[in-house]
Amino acid sequence: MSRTWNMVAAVWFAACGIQGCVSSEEAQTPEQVSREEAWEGELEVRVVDAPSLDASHEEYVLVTGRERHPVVFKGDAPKGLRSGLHVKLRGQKTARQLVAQSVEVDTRTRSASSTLGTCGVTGVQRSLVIMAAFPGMATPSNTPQGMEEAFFSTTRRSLAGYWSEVSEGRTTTTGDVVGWYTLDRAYACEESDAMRTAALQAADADVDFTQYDRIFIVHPRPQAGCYYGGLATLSCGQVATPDGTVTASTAWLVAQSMNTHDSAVQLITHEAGHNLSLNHSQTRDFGAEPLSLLNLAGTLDEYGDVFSTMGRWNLGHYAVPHKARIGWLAPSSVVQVDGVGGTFTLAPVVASGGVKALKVRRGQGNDAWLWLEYRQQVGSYESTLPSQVFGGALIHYEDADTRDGTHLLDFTPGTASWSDPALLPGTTWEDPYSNLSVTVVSATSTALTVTLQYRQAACIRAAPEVEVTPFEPTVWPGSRPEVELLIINRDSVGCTPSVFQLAAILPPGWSSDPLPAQRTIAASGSTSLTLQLYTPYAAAPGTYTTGVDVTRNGHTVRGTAAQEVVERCISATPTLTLSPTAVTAAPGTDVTWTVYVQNHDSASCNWVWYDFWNNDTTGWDTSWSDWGVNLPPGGDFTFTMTKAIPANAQGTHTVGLELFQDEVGIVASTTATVHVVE
Ligand SMILES: [Ca+2]
Ligand SMILES: [Ca+2]
Ligand SMILES: [Zn+2]
Repeated sequence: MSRTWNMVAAVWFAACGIQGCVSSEEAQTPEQVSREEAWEGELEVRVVDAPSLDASHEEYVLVTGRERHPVVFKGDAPKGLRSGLHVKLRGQKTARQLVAQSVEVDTRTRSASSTLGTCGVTGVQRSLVIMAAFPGMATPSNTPQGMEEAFFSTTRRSLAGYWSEVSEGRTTTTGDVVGWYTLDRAYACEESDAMRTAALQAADADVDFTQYDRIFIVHPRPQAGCYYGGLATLSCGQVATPDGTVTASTAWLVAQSMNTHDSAVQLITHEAGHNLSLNHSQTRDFGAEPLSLLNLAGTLDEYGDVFSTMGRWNLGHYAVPHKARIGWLAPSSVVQVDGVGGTFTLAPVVASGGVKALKVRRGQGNDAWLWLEYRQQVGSYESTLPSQVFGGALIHYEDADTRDGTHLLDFTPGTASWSDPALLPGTTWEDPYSNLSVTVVSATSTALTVTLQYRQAACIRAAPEVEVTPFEPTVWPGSRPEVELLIINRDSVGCTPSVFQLAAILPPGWSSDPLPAQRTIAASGSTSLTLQLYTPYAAAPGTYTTGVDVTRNGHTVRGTAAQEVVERCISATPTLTLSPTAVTAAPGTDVTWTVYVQNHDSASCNWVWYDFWNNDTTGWDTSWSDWGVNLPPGGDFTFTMTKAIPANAQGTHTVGLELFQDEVGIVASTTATVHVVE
């Protein structure tokens, strides 16, 4: 079977090759670092949640057979990695971990598992909950009965009830709670693997692990200077158990983070969401606007969405982009709106049937989408949410930055609060940066009515384009180069003119003639200006950045160009020699001289063309191997000059040669002596 490998990231050491080399970070530790190696295996990806759900990071483990190697990536970890992917890593091994420079994903496993990993997200999930105490530490107050309720109750809030409601009956969970077992020792935060092995060992006699696909380990807060509330594998992978290897997800839950029944359900549905391949429900903040220019990232709060358990401590449904991605919405429940508007009706997410999500393209020609959904105070989970959301459309954004998470938008940017993000009836949001308009018409207990419009000849604001072009890319210290600034207003023609503030970008110690503070530019129009720079006489040779910052309504677009400063060109007399300088020859014979030329101009000067001129007075016939030469500063050249001595010549003669440079004249001359003797 052939495999297709897909390079998802390559982060190479900047300054070293294949030979074992040590980054500055590692160089400070005594660890031995090996030469570059490659490893193949299955990846385990774990999301680690801080106890207050305010910070998060990911951990990576490569599973090869029964061995598990922690992995760190040089630079940022590649995006899109999940448990269960078969990968090939290249990098170096330290005593603690594999330091990966690149990772390739076997696209066969990637496509086979789609985006979901290797275990299913529909049907009854079989969960095993192991309660594992640490010796020498008090067993947490959580009881197996309490955990049983939090996971499996059909009468109170639970993971089973949540999954069943959120998936509209496509998924639920059944299973067992075992323990408390006291493990052989206390485990630290970074010992998740060892803690899992010990917990599986402790439960082995009571459990047939092949009967489960979801493993949850409830344990005391680990000590040894670290801190998390829970962590979970992003999707499923191979787990070695005493009953053989099983395909399962794993979540580690800190008992102290589940002090109440609801906090337990909040944490469990969150970590179990990671196990379904979902990442965090974030907020995406654009200050005074719900959304800014296309492709702007805005400010993300990792857990900011308090309307999904994938956000911060709440009981809300997974957001509709998450549900749609894992197949928890019927295709007929997701209506895609792309270029053709209309009036649409959304049913509450807790309702049987109806449209649950509008996926609306933001204008045209981009891959940016708004996801609209409707929340109502219905059922055991949604009824706990902040109430403003029940009055209008809850809207998430999706673009290239969103990846496995979701991004909530605040359609009440006038209040800093994120508890009131819904767009309310009677309001129209006209996107200034696309031709999309969203109007919420009405919100009743059963239906949200929304009108979507792609405005004709709408004013669509876009970031201006700034081009910076130096007239002379290379200048000397003390020179006064000019730079052309071209500013293009990319707003659509339906917009009114805009005022752009201008600020020159100057290297330290440089100055310029003042730029106008601002320019008014018509929509789809442009303006060009000249920036007059003054280069200090003391400027060191090198590359300097100049240009302009162009700002409108707080958004700045920076245009820059490189200005190269080189040493002044200083001309010097070239070397010109004839060899031999004295020669004895018979009449009627030929004499040949070697001529040597070298250009001594300084490095920043141009190449020079030298012509060779005969300046002797003998009148003898002369021939040259070359008539001239083009030389760079420091360059040299050797050629020959041959003279025919007439048959009647006698005595001592002087022959000569000159170098001629255009626009300068004679720049060097030399002579040699010939004794003509019978
Ligand atoms: Ca067993
Ligand atoms: Ca707000
Ligand atoms: Zn999380």
